[in-house]
Amino acid sequence: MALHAAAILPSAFSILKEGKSKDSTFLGISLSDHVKSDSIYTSLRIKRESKQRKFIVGPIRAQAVVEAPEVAQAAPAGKKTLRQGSVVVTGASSGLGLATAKALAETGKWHVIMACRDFLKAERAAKSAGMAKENYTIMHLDLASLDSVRQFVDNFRRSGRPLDVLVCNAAVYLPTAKEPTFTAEGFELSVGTNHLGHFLLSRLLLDDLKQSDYPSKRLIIVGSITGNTNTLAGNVPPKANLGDLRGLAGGLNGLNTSSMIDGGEFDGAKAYKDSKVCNMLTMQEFHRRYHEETGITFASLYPGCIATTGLFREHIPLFRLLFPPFQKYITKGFVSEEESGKRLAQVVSDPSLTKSGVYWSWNKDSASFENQLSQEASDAEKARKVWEVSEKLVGLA
Ligand code: NDP
Ligand code: PMR
Repeated sequence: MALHAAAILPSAFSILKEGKSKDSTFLGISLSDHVKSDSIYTSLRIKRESKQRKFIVGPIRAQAVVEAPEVAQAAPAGKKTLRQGSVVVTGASSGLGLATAKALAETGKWHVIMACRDFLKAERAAKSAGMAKENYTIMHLDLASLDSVRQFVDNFRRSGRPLDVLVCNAAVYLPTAKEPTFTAEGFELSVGTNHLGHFLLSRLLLDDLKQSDYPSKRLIIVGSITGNTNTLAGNVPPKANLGDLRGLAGGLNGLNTSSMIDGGEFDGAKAYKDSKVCNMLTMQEFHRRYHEETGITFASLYPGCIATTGLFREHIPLFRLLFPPFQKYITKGFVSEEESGKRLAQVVSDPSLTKSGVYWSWNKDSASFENQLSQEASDAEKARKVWEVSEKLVGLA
């Protein structure tokens, strides 16, 4: 089985590169049809369920669930106990984000704000993960719209909750797309969502983090091995490369400028890897600019290869079939969603992981260690330029 997977996977990869197949049918059922019918089912089911709940599922864009914030509790002896931490996790409706939300919520020490683009999906996911109602709140956030990001920040502030940790986790990966697609503001979708949406969100929420009185305040941006060309995985083509940022500076709109950061021809897999380089550079730039002044811990991580998540939903069916056994038995880089959630939860709350500016990884025994980033992903000058160009694009400069 292992050899079989090894033999087929590279060819699946080359089919993808050469044919750039967009076919996402499996056993004759179109994936998009399946998703549509699934979401109609979900929507009907949740609508029924929501009638029994106190809040109203209104227009999704304006969704905000406001509950009374937790306060520091006084222990009987008069000593103050640590209040529940308040953590925002973007993209908590599936995969790593959901597993992290679950891991944090079940400790009882954290209230998780699940910042998701699909409210109903998130509600269903939280329920099926068995998360207790009092330990989470779902708030709408579509990172592919800067208006939505600003709206989310307003809604969050109105909820009255403190912000102790922000986890920028959500992402899209479009490896089979032949043509670029765009965010509401016209940025190529992968970089627009994974980097620019999170860039605006984290810049706006920095003030809220600063105000937190929690003992350890953190801003975590999920990175990946595939953006690091100092690894085998990072050398699988197409490789990440931001070049001189000419496409980013032009706004990634694919009209008068390239949709790719380096100004090259559109390639969905490369756009994703480039976006991860931006995530890792942004974390380090935050660290350089704000760690000393604010005491906030800025961190990134590679959680392991979680080959079963929705990240690969746009990939060809053969890839989705072979990728998990390939990672399990050949690269041995596979990690379950549950294990990856525990890893990210550690970066959120473990008292021993307070060092700032670090890119965390885990070894075979699942012990965390400080990993080395590639040359490009640790280039301070590039980080500064990405920061400056990005702040113009999102309207902060
Ligand atoms: P999933 O697809 O399972 O989760 C991605 C999440 O992002 C989903 O909740 C999705 O929402 C959300 N999302 C996508 N677009 C938007 C948007 N416009 N606004 C708000 N939320 C959005 O993938 P993973 O769990 O695998 O990915 C999570 C993180 O882990 C990503 O940053 C990825 O780069 C990183 N990572 C993953 C690895 C892996 O092997 N899977 C390896 C290394 C890093 P919805 O549910 O509505 O689609
Ligand atoms: Mg990779 C130690 C080897 C290793 C690891 C840890 C990963 C992780 N991959 C490794 C090796 C290889 N991969 C090799 C040798 C090949 C050629 C057969 C290979 C191929 C491959 C493809 C086609 N790998 C992939 C893809 C994807 O489409 C995934 C991707 O790049 O998404 C951006 C992917 C990944 N490999 C990983 C991880 C973690 C991913 C996906 C997720 C990510 O970075 O977010």
